[in-house]
Amino acid sequence: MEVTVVIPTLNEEEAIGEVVEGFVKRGYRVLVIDGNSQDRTREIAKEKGAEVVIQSGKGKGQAVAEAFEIVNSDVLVLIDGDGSYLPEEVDKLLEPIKRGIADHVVGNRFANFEKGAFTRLNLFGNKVLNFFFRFAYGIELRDILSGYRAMTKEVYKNADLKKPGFEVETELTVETIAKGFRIMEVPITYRKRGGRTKLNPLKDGFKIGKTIYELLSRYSPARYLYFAGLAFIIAGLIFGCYVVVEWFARVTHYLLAILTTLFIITGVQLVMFGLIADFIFRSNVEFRKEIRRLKEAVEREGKGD
Ligand SMILES: Nc1nc2c(ncn2[C@@H]2O[C@H](COP(=O)(O)OP(=O)(O)OP(=O)(O)O)[C@@H](O)[C@H]2O)c(=O)[nH]1
Ligand SMILES: [Mg+2]
Repeated sequence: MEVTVVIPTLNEEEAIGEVVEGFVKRGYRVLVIDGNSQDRTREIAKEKGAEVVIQSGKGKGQAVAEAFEIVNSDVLVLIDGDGSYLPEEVDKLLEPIKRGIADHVVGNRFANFEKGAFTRLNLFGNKVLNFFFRFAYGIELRDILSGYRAMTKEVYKNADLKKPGFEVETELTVETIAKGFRIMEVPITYRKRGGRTKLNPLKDGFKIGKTIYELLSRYSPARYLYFAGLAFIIAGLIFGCYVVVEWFARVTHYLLAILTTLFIITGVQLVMFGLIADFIFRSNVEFRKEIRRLKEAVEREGKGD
């Protein structure tokens, strides 16, 4: 199994050396995709034996998408260049893929994190976003924003990445599950980063939250519509209560009453569209899974000849 380690970097001269070294020492091919660092990141990475490419655009997401095009090995490992993850733990991520029980393995940082690895705000933000993800998608994942993951060629070549920045982990996760691949988490260690963070917790956190809802339409258009419908129905009910209470006090709100019915009808319709979308989408996913199984069976047969 050929493995390439991809490291997106932006001004990580403090830690990039040890990260690259950790993998080169173990015999892995390492590709550093750099966001035009203004420090010695590229120099150090090359010195330690990595191949270095400067990304053509901006942002971690764009860098990752570009690396996915360049790399062609059976498995791709993605890791941050800030020294917060341990290269020696890479086998934990590779094992489920080798055993054939997962297509995408994510290192769960909450299993074992050093004091100070998460700032208080980052820890809180991560928990909230993971909770929101589980609620919206109904999938039991605990650390969707982890920067240490391994995936098969099928996963990374089929991932349609459109988000430029720190939404990339969310998009990768959603792309995986939306396309019917198997994702799983394994416990890993998380350390305090070297150098300075590139993440703006509030701005990026908000973008990630928005992305989680937006991408729900890719995984389950039904759920996307249910949530939108529910929001309309709740708003309609609130208006409705107000109209009725006022009506008892002999005040009639004609316009608001019309708005109430419109909101509730719209909400109910969205939920109904959701039901239809759900049916179509489910059969689609089933078809795709079946086609993949068939393709694999045919390939196996071909090799057997
Ligand atoms: N190529 C490239 N890499 C980037 C860019 N922005 C961030 N990175 C890298 O992406 C990785 C993750 O960024 P971090 O700043 O560590 O973000 P984080 O891990 O969410 O936040 P911390 O908890 O502060 O470490 C690091 O290796 C960064 O150097 C970018 O625009 N281009
Ligand atoms: Mg980091």
